[in-house]
Amino acid sequence: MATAAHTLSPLADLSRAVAEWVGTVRELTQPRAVHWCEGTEAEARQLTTQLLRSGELGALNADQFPGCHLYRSAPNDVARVEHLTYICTRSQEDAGPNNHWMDPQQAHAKMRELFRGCMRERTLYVVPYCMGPSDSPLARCGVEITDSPYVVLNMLVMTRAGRAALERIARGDSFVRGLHSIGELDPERRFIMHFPEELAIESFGSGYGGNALLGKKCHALRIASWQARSEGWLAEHMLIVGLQNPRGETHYLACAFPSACGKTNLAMLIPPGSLPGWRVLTVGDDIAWLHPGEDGRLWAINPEAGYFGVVPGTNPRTNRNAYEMIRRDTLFTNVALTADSQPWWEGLDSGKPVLDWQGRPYDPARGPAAHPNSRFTVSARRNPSWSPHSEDAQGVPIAALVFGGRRREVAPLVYEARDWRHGVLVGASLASETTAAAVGQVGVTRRDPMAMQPFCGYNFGDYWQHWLDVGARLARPPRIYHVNWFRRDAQGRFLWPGYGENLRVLTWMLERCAGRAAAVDSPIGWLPRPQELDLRGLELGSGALEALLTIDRTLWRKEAADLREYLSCYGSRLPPALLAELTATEQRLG
Ligand code: OXD
Ligand code: MN
Repeated sequence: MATAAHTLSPLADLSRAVAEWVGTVRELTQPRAVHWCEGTEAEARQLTTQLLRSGELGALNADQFPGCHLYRSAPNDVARVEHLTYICTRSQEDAGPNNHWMDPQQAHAKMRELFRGCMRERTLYVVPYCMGPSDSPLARCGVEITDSPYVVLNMLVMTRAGRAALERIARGDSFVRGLHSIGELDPERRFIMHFPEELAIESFGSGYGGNALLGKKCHALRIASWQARSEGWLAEHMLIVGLQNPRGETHYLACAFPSACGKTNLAMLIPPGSLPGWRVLTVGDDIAWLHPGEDGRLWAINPEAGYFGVVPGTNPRTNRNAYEMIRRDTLFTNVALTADSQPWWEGLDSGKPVLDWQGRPYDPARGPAAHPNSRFTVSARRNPSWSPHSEDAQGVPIAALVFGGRRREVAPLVYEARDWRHGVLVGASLASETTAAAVGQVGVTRRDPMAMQPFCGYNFGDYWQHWLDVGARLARPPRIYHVNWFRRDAQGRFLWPGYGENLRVLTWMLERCAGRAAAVDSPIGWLPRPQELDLRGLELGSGALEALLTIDRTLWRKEAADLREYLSCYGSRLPPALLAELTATEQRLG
């Protein structure tokens, strides 16, 4: 019997625009062969076998971790490189003070020299992909050309990749052109360039995560945020989660947190036993595309199809869903290994590492066994709490937006913005301690508006104005909250247990949305009355709740002054309405 593949036309014949571009890149990069990705399981298996044979992938214990593999990246290529990431717009002002900028012609010229002949002896892979459900009008397409089969394997999991995406492009969809080569993995010859005006990305010299899986940060956030502004929607660094209450009603939240601050955990949270009847349904764990709907609400799709999550800390107590999810059909990057080839990472209660993430005999003196930014790549459908509404073409309606940072002090456990306009200020004021997700110092507090500092593809001043404009079009806008799971006491201990217990804060938000919970007015927004947080079955340290819900006006006055200074960098692009909100907050602080 003929297989479907025999009766289908070659991928190279589907779209003239894609084929011409591939032809140009082929001439420049001189690959030994060209492989167009169909996106089938057989293709993924064949690539995996090839990488196992070449030693680029390692097999893991097939009894304990069936279908799982280990990839070790170059030790100098373990995180996103924000200092080498550029937005190349004709006008530098359009990129804004929040981005590194290079003139597009200069950037193209620089990259052309890097790409020239770089794929000799390598295969050039063409990966057509769709970000979002393939039949969704809200989805957008791209094509990544890469010489890294590891990147291809990741893209096959993280996006809807292959023939259907190319067919959509052939029907006339515009597409983002993403050109990637690992080059020589030389940090001195590493650049991640974005050309939003051309819907193009050029990435050279890294094979890691957001630098190389171009559908993710480069397309779905930096380029998409630009597209979204011109088309009237928002591309955000947000998880999307559905909360089903004991009456069976589901409400969706979209929550923005900086990298490695627990978005994946929150998206697949396990309700504590003392809150019976609640269910959590995951739509996305990292990126949300938010569209004003005809009904005046905001609707969200997750453009991704998989998770590229941080591994360390994952265990049955912190995130049982993730722990179960990554026990099969998962690609691990930069974890440690036990004697019987099981993946191992810090935070696991069992097992013992014998090889560290670089494959060296484990020696605690050299630091953690697994790299702090080690990752799992896994299909979203493997998540026990995966929501079938992830496939809804129109997305899911958002009841509340949540911004959160990692702050030892200042920010209370939760507060609610007064309205959308104030909520935009609350999002713009986000600050957080840095993590291992990007190269650089860990643990220093930096401004990270809307958790988009590394990802907004244009001037933040214009971006906040766009947020205000989108809000003005919403007859039923979501409420906006700020949370901080990471407050500490004077001894440095966390005041709030986090993880599944965070549901208690989210249910308060839903009660507010339903008009059922009262709140206390404060200079920075509405705070819960302590008795209205459902704390049944939770033991907090003495004085913890009070500390978590108290505003220290002296600290907040300083916070507001810092924010004013930060916002002033945006000069004439800063929306006056945002400044007016800040002035009003300062006046309330007295
Ligand atoms: C990520 C990140 O990988 O934000 O999601 O760094
Ligand atoms: Mn992220």
